[in-house]
Amino acid sequence: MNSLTKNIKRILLPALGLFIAVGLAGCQSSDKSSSENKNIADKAFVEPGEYDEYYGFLSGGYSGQLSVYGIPSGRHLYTIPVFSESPTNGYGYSEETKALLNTSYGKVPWGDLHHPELSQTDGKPDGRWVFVNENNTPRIARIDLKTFRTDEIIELPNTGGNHASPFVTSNTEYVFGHSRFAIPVGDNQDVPIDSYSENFKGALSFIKVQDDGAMDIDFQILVPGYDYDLSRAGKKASSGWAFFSTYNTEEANTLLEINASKKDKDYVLAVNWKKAAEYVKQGKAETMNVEYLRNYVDSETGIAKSEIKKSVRVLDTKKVKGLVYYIPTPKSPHGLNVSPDGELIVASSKLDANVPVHSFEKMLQAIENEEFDGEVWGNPVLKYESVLAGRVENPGLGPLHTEFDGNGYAYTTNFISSNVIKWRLDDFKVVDQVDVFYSPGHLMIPGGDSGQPWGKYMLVMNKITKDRYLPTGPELFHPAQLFDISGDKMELINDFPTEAEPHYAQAIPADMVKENQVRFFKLEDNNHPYAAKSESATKVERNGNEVHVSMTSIRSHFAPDNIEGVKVGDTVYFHVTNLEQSWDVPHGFGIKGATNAQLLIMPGETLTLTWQPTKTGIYPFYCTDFCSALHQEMQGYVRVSPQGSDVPISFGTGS
Ligand code: RUQ
Ligand code: CUA
Repeated sequence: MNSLTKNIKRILLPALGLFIAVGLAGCQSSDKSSSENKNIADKAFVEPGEYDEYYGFLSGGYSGQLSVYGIPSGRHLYTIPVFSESPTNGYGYSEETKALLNTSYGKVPWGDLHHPELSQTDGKPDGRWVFVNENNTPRIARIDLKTFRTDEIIELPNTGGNHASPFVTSNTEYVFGHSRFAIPVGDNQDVPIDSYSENFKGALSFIKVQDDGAMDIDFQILVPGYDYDLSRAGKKASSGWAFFSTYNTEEANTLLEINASKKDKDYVLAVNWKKAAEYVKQGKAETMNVEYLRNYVDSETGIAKSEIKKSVRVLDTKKVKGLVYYIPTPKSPHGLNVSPDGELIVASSKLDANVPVHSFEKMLQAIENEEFDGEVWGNPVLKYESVLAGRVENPGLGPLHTEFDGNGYAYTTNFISSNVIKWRLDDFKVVDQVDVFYSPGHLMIPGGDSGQPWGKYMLVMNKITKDRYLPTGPELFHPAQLFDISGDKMELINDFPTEAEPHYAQAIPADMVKENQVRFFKLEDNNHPYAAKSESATKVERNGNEVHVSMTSIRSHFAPDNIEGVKVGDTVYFHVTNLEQSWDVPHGFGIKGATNAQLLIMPGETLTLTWQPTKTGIYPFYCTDFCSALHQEMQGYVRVSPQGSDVPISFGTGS
């Protein structure tokens, strides 16, 4: 071998090795022929002008919002603001929406949204609402799928970290949530942190959902101060029950990384909620003083209101028996999922080598035969072997979440080994495995946590992005990867970045939602107290320091568009009614120097911007949404005079 060949080998071989390694780890489709690639692309391709098959609702995680994507195309259709103010449409800034972000601690402008959950009828998603949870300042919101708007947000008292939330029972009788961070409950709040095991408790909230969607807490169940991580309601055979994964059954209050990983087994908590609801009816609950807010949009006026609630009914499992059972489960389980028939309870044990699967039927037998292995707060711990249906052996490292396809298979993400396994519900055997990029959290199959999955697609939401897309500096959107699961093998067909961090997602066939869409609000139904339903009804009125402007917008002018008589020190309310009565003609409203954002008003709607001018001058305002060929002409002026000036109120448009 001459030295030139040697040199070439020395340079090329490692490079080739690297190339192969990158090819395997970073770019899955590089070994596919171009016709195969085209085939794959076709599966996710939705032609211009065509609609997607599914609406996908992806949690925005730390954005506090909910993103809507078309599946399979991965088109970003919309973002629904829920727990955070929105710079897209002014949610949380307008007077009509501000109250939705109120809590008993004041207005919280930015939340942490983890799990979307579609309302269900007979155990199937029904397309009425999506519920979502706020983890940080514990709340549950209800979004109406006729408008894709947040209609109601309820705070959960006695709760720290509302993570095992929000999950619904088979007919949306209840939506429920559980505390991840135990805290003292009721009045007894000022205690030493190291009195944890004595004073800290877990509170499980059952929120009754009325036919019109209105929510209120029916009762809470007090349990030990573990961390309750995830949950699902039972269904079919197991409807009437709910199941929760727990970790930190060690009840550590510091350095949980070590102190909450000591025990070999934690628990799955099985809760008989039907019985709990009966007990509450029978008056077995105590009333506890708490404070929480319920915020809702008044359907008459469209204005959000807050009401303060001062008490909650509580069932303390130290005193009330027969409601909860503890199923030993290795080791710090995270995801908790119930099979479509309601029989199998899968706990993804992130620190164990296997995924344990419990049987609901065996659980009932164990309860009946009193196959117990100790107790917690006087409630039975069931024998592990008595309830275990089997294990998924060698699933991969760091199993987190499981979802079902309705065809006899389950799919589990592995965070550490960065893959998804497909396994048989019959015998718990792994039948397929696919790499994802990188480190998956939740996965989602449309209807995949319900009694009726539509098992065609699977979306895997990953925690780490690195080199998947063009880099955008230090902060990267999280990747989602879509698989076709209609065949034996899971096949990657699409890959797209998502806004902020999608924890969980849910999806529903588009036909179940798209026909119900509100396209505009009818002016005749607008009962906003400051609505001007025609230009002749517009006015500017002074009431002490307050100036109320009832204004209209229509292509392509505001009425009024010239206003005088406003003074420094005034608080001006611009109530802008969009007079348009057709789909997709919003108008915007922005005024120079307003420290409370802008407005974006849908046809037929009235929204209010508060403005406190601090300096004398002439203030232009204009429409911020390109609404017509003369959109640029859609502008006006407000004159602001010094405090104490005698310029009278006057207003008009044209002459
Ligand atoms: S989870 S950390 Cu749903 Cu895996 Cu929130
Ligand atoms: Cu109205 Cu632009």
